[in-house]
Amino acid sequence: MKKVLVIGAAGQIGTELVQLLVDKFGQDAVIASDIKEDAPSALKAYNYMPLNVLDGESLTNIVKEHNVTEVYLLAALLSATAEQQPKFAWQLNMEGLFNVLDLAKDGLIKKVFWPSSIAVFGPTTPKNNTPQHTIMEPSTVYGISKQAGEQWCNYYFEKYGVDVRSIRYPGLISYTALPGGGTTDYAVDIFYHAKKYGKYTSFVNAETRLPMMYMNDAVRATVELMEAPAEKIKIRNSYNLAGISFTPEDLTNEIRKHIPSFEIDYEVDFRQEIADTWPDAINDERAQKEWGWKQQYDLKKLTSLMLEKVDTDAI
Ligand code: AKB
Repeated sequence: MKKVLVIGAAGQIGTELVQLLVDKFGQDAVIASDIKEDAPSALKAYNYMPLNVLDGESLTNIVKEHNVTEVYLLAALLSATAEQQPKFAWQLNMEGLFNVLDLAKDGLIKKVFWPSSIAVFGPTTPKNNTPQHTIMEPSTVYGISKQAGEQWCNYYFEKYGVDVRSIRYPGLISYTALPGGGTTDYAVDIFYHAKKYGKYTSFVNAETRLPMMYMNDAVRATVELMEAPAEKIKIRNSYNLAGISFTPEDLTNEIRKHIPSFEIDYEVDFRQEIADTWPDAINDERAQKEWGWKQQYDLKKLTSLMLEKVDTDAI
């Protein structure tokens, strides 16, 4: 019987992924876990267990006790926070991954999902239509951990037959849980500020083009990848997903179609430097060809949904 454990479930991706997994496989098939002792409000309706992914013993106990078959490992420090705490970011992002990969290697779980990111790319990567296989010289701690993690995933697949699958997420845009510590967070914050105050100060400049994706597409991609027959998954480090590429200026113009008086100004900080090393637009032909990936949300659709749904009391 399928039993899914989502680690780091209280975060931006986890809250929506858990919901989708429960809708698809039923309440009893999903355990949400996070470092917080009590379930956050978005996860109250689901099976919840506190878990620190660095505590390998507790992780093994949960897996054995509940006959877990698949793990989605989402616990990580993102790009901006990782620059502030490099050693801890490396520890969390890498040891957490090893703890889970080793469970699969030992035959305790059957399948692993591990998220990578556009942060694996760096200043020497071709910026436009970035191919699946290309130069990857990341210049952030987060990017280095994701690049190394990708190689470990591939290694565990090649050497030990571990069924591990991964996506290089673009910046993710959603309204259920606020993102924390990323460089692409501006593209979420802007909606809360536009709706509540009619203005926003962006920490990246008007021309910063980055690949982004609406969360519904991201979690659907995740589950579609995990449910695809193993023989279709030809890439075991991580798949490019293109999403939608836009700048703060493009987003402002789209928001103004709903809030004509919306104002934006710019006070760039260290996150500009990170954003400048990432691609403008990504090529995801392989995901389309190999497991049938198809995006549904464009900038117009995500903007009107975000403006309708964001809860301005959350900021
Ligand atoms: C970040 O900005 O750090 C993340 C990412 C692109 O992985 N959203």
